[in-house]
Amino acid sequence: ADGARVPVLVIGTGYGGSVAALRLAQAGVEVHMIEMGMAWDTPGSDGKIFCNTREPDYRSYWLRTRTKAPLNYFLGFPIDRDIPRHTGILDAEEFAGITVYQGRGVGGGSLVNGGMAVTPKRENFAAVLPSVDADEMYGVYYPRANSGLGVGLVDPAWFDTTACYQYARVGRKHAQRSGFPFTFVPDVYDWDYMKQEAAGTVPQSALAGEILYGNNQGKKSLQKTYLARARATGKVTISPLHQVTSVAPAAGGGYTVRIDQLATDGSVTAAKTVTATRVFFAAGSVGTSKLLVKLKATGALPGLDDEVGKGWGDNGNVMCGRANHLWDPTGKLQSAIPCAGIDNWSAGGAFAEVAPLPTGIETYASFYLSITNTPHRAQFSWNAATGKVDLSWQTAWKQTSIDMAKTIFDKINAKEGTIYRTDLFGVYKIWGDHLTYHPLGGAVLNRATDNYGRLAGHPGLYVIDGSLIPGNTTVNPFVTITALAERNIEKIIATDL
Ligand code: FAE
Repeated sequence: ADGARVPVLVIGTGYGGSVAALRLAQAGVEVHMIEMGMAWDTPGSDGKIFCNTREPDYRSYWLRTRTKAPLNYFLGFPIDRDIPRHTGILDAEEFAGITVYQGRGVGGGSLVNGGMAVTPKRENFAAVLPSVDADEMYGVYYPRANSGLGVGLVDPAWFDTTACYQYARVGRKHAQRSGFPFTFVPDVYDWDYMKQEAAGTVPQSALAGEILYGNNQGKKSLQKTYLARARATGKVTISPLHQVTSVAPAAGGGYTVRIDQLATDGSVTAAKTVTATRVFFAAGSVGTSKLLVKLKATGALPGLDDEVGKGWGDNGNVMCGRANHLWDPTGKLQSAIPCAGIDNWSAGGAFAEVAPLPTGIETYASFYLSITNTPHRAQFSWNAATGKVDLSWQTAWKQTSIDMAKTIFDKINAKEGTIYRTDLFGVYKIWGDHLTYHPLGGAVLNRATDNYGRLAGHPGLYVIDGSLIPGNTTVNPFVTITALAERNIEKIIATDL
């Protein structure tokens, strides 16, 4: 409530924020979480909380009047459609050189993502988080994160026969025929539920294109894992449709946090002020970086380090499709939850997911999201003229990622006698190089913060989300974000409270 004084305020309800809330509450601390997106706990008139990728409606996008689908063309035709402006679930946030997709709502990115829960190979960890002890991470915090998130693996025998993973089996066959290491990718989806979907005994969800705009059944989002446990402590309250706009030192100690309450059309209905002894920035790589860069530049938090805003990367995301021969159909029924990957990281700098194209029709296409070892890093900066935070990313930087992805797909195309699809991202455009799903960095660990996320110059302020990670995790990022948050909050509870 307006004017309240609280011990801990957490900005954002994604992975970092949910870990912080659970562990602080278990340590006996009252936690208030502020989330700009909706609660996503109430069904719409169709009886469903979330819409699917085939019929995006008012629930799909954050304050847009037209969808901005990541895969925006099909057979060369644009597929975006008009929608009412609403505080929907997926934000396609546009910077000059890149569109950054993010989840909005209680659960953050866990609401919209594919649930792929990948722990980096240990030999790659030193490059991901150079100041963090790998023994501790692989001995304690990665296992803790995997268990807290409910990570599991597809049953390989079922994978081999089910219609909904024909596309992934085609992906495996082509990878193996070209000599690439194929791996199953773990996921937080309830695999038993998916088997029942395929058997027709429960409502379809992964098999009904429910990804990107939420999942109504089998996906274990943070709402079902960390946040459910946090709520069960009785010590955590969450305020959805509340957006933090400022944090500044308060006269009597602690921090004054300014918060706008939003209506579902995005308008501000109330402005509130809360005083908090400690504040955890968990607004995601973009959300946290934007707040910190603005607060430093405008003098609200003058003590922040010059490293704030630096070290931002896109995890090397790039997408492409391949056109298969008629004897390699990928199936009209495709599970929206990917479970297969091609690992060419050490040889070519690319880890590619065999991704679904859940259109409901046979496309003869194989579709891939690659994570690549791009060296490019961008910086957030305050633009006083526009009153906004800019990002220095350049679209042309994606060429490095394309070259790395080509180490896999040029070889597969040569072996199979196939070509790239040119109709998925425009007219005669092969590469989806305009976007990322995996923003990382902007408040890098041991640079903008100390080695546990404490912000320099302002005791009681912490960063605990993807902005701590310097731009790349070699695989999908949320397990690493969760494990790092587990590591940092344990130290903070032991030494600061
Ligand atoms: P995040 O989950 O983004 O949470 C931040 C929260 O803060 C959000 O709920 C925001 O609405 C909220 N917020 C921001 N600013 C404010 C403010 N000023 N006031 C109040 N609240 C605010 O952060 N990763 C994987 O590992 N596997 C996948 O399969 C995968 N698939 C993805 C698919 C899509 C379409 C997308 C968009 C992402 C995907 N990701 C995937 C990335 C993953 O979801 C992302 O790395 C994490 O969600 C980031 O976690 P954070 O805790 O940093």
